Amino acid sequence: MKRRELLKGMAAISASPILTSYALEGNLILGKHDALIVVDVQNDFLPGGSLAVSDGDAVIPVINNCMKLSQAKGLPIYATRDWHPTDHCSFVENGGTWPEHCVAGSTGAQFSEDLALPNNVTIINKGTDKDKEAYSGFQDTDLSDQLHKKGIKRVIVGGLATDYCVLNTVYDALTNDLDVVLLTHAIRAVNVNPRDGERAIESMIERGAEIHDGLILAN
Ligand code: VGL
Ligand code: ZN
Repeated sequence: MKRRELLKGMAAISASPILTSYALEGNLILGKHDALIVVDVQNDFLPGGSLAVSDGDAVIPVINNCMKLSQAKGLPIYATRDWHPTDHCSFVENGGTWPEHCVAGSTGAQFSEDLALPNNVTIINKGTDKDKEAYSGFQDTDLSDQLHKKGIKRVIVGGLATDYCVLNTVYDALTNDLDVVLLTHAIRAVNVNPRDGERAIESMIERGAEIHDGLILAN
C-alpha cells in the first residue's frame, strides 16, 4: 500500500511536530462501508473528571459533526465506554496505576452531556472484568463481530485518550482487518510522559492507520 509506505517514511524522517508534518491533504468522504467509533467520551476523562484529559472537551464538537454526517448517511455509530467495577485492578487502591474512574453506573462513567449521541448508537462497555485492564473497545466485546456482520470495511475513530484507549482500539481494528481513519482533531492524550500522544499517533500510522484533520463530507 503506497500511502502506508509513504507515511512510514515520513515517520522515520521527522519526529515533530507530528500533526503538521503528517496531516493528509483533502477531505474525508464517508462511504457506505464506514462506521464511526467514538472512544470513551466520558465525564471522568473530561475537565473536572477524576482522570481528566487536558483539553479533552475539544473533541466533542468535532465528534458531534462527524456523528451528524454519519447519521445522515445511515452509517453505524459505536460509542465505547470504560465501565469498571469498583474493585477494578487498574485503580491505585487495588494496586493499579490510575485513580478510580468510570465506575459502572456512576456520573463519571456517563457520556458527556454535550456529546450528541443519536438514539440508535451502539454502546460498547469495556473493562468490566475486575482482573483485566481493557483499553481497547475490541477487548472481550463483540465489536469486531458487529462490524463485520454489517459489512464494515473502515472505521473512523475519535475520542479519549489518544495514548491509551484510542491507541489500543485502533491497533485492534487494524488487527481485525479494518482500515482505520484516525481523526487527529478529535483525540487528546493523557501524556503521562510529555510526548506520549505524539508517539501513539506515530505508532498508529506505522501500523497502517491513516490520519485526517480536515473536512469530513458525506455525499
Ligand atoms: C483510559 C486510562 C484508564 C482511556 C481508560 O480511555 O484512554 N485511560 N482507563
Ligand atoms: Zn479505565
